[in-house]
Formats: sequence, structure tokens, C-alpha cells
Amino acid sequence: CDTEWGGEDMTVSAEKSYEIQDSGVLTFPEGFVWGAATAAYQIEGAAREDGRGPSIWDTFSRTPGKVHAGHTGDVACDHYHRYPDDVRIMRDLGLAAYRFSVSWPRVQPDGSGPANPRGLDFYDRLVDELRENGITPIVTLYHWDLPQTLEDRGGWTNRETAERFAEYAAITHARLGDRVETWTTLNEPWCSAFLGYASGIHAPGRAEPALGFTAAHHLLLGHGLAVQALRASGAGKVGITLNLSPVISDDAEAAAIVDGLQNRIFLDPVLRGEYPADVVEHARRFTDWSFVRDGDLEIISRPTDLLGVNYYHPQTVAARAGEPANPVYPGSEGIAFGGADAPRTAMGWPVQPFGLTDLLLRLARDYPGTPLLITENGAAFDDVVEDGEVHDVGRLSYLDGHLRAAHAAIQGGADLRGYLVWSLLDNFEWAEGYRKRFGIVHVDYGTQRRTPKDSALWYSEVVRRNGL
Ligand code: LGS
Repeated sequence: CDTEWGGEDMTVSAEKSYEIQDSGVLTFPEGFVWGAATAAYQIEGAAREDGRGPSIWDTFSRTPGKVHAGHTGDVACDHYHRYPDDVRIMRDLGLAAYRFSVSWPRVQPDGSGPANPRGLDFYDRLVDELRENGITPIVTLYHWDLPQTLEDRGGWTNRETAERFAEYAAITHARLGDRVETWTTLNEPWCSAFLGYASGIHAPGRAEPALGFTAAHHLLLGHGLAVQALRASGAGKVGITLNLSPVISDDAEAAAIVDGLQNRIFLDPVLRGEYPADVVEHARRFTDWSFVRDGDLEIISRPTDLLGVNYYHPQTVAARAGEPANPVYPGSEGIAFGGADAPRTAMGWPVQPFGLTDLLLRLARDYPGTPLLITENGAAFDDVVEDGEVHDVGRLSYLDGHLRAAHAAIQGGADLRGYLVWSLLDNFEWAEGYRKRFGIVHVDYGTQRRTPKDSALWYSEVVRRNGL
């Protein structure tokens, strides 16, 4: 890898990024964890069952104009009732691990107070079912479904939400901790903060740049307090999942701004105990950072056992005078996004596997000592079922390319422990509703019929061989 990251020079130029040479047989390290991932609101359905309270996504998806065609997670993949079938599919594919999220409003319908036992019962059944089928459960505590009652009190802009989150983490661990070893606190706090509060693209739909930074800090504080709570109750392995994107640019300043707002604003507090000085300066026109209190960064940087990495694509940016700010990156005026010369997925995202190698090697170099787990990687394509089969060549080739990229990073020294494909099933893709399909298993939403796609059959063979 001849790319340069961090330090003074943040630039990675497209020309310098190498081709992944090795297209022969590749074997992953012994014990490499292979699996798939999902999230509660995206697959469960059963939105009003067994005492579940409303979350910000129930509210947001019912707000006209926010989600494609007014889709909601009310039914989704009906996984709440069909989980035994879904676990059987995973077993048949030979998956070793399954990452799912626990719905906070099932466990605490109002976001605080005593647990709703019927909500926890579901996860109890799911965990047992997984273990009986030889699949290791990996729990995400927060995948964006904040109890609406907490949002009514300010949501993640309110410091108290961080404390409530730690209580919820302890309650959930008390019930599942005897059978679940690996816990991640938050999924992609960047999305919660900057899609949810700075730009309004996601729930709760607030759109003030300053709130993005406040929410980011309280999410990080919630992570740190939850780590403490999980440790106190004897959790095995604890970590956080971040959505990280290498930034490709010929302009070092533009690259540093975007890298700071996307990656370092979360990586540095968690893994180094400080906010990056350049990000603090950059955001001063929006916030005085007075929400950061003495001692917060010690809490946020409590040691973790793994870093969950969600990787989809790099960000290609260029300096361009007059460009308005991208609302998900406050203060990014003068920076143009996109423009990579690469094939695209159905989301319009470029397919650039080398970005995963760059990212993993950068993490190994700049944040050494933390084992890495790819908690999400995958792609949406416009799949069709033909005679009971789905020939999703685009996804298969995306996954193949990214696994080769991950393997290259391991060979370069990254301590990568496993790979979880996003997603097991087609599901509710947030603001895109059901129109974007990320599953390796097709879901017919009319009949709830599951059809493993070609990518699933191929992935099953990868898992069996522990390689490509
Ligand atoms: O389904 C989500 C997947 C799909 O693509 C999953 O729930 C999330 O954890 C994750 O965010 N996912 C995902 N991410 C790609 C991120 C691209 C950045 C989008 C920026 C919008 C302006």
C-alpha cells in the first residue's frame, strides 16, 4: 500500500491507489469469523407487539415525505415471527456468526425504568435458537431506534439520553450476557448525529448543524457509559461500530475536513481520548463545545476489545469554489463530493474495494492495538427472481472484490478478525424504504418468501473454505 493517511498529509490520490493484484486462491487466518448482519427496525416488524413502544423511526417513517413511498418498519421481514426460519437459512449457509440489534423500545418502551420482560423474551428465544444452530450471536445495542419518549425530551441532544442508554445496556446484558459474549454499543453514531440531527435525512429529522455535534458527543458519552456498565456486569468483549470512509482527494485541506468530520471525530475520542484539534476548530462556528464536561473523554475512551468497521465506499472530494455545504458535513462549503470513476451500485455508490484495504491499514497504523471486525460490507442491486433464483452477479463481484481487499489488509498487518456481510435479508433501507435490496437472501414482501441469491450460495462456499 503506497497511500498516505493521517499526520500532515491526508491525501490519497486515485492514481496512487493500487490495484488488488491477487486474484488466485486466498485463505483467511484460522478462526476468522464469517457471518451476516441485520438490525431490529429493518427486519423485525411486529411494531406494536408484546409491549414495544414507539421509536423515532416509527414517527419518522409516518412523516410524509421522509421515507420513500411512505414505507414503514411495521411488518418489514416479519422476522419477529419468522426468526426460526431465518436462523435455519443461516445454518444452511454455514454462517458462524450473526450480528443483530436489540430494539431499545422493546426492552424499555419509554426508554427508561423497568424492563418489559416480553420484549427481552424475544431476544432470549433468538439467542437460544442461534446457539442451538451453532451460530455465535453478536449484539448491537443501538441501531438507530431511539424510544420516542426520549426524543420528546431532546433525544441525543440531551445528555441524559447517554445515561438512559447505559441503564438499558445493563438491563439487556443482565438477560442475555450469560449467552452472548460480544457486544457493540452503537451502530454508526455518525449517521445518528449527522443524518439524524444535522441534516434531517434520517430520524428524528432535525436539521441544525450545531445539533449534529451535540448529538455526536452524547452518543459517544453513551457509548463510554455503556462500556462501563457492560464491564461492571461482566461482559466478555465490548466495542463500537463506526461507519468509516477513506477520503480520496488531490486537495489535502478538503480531504482533512471530510476525514475529520466522518472518521476522526469518532475514532479519536474512543481510541485516543481526545477530539481532533482541527475538527474542534472547524466546528467552532457552529458550537462552543460546552457540552463536553470534565471527565467525559476518560469515559468515552475506556478500553474496548474490538472496533466494528462498516465500509461501503470511499469519499472522493475536490475543492471547488462556490460549492454549497453538504448538510451532512457541516461547514463543507467549497468541497464537491462524488465523481469517482467507478462502477456504481443501485444506491449510486462507487464500487472501490481498494478503499477497504486502505482503511484497514490506516486503522492498524493510526490506532494500533484494537482488533478489527468488519461489521458491515455489502451492496444494493436491483435483483429479480427468475425461476426461483436470483443471479446477483453485481453483488457477488462486489463481495469478492471486498474480501480480496480485506485479505490484502490482513497480509499488510491489519488485525482483522472477521467479516459480516450486510445484509442477511433484503430489508427496510431507512429513507429508501424497501426499494433498495442489500440482502444475500431475497425477501418477497408480499409473501415473505425467502430466496437465497447466488451471492448467498457463493458466500456459503467462501465460509466453508475459509477463503476464496
Ligand atoms: O442498512 C444500512 C446499511 C446500508 O448502507 C445499515 O442499517 C447501516 O448500519 C449502514 O449505514 N448501511 C449503509 N451504509 C452506507 C453508508 C453510506 C453513507 C451515506 C451518506 C448519506 C449522505
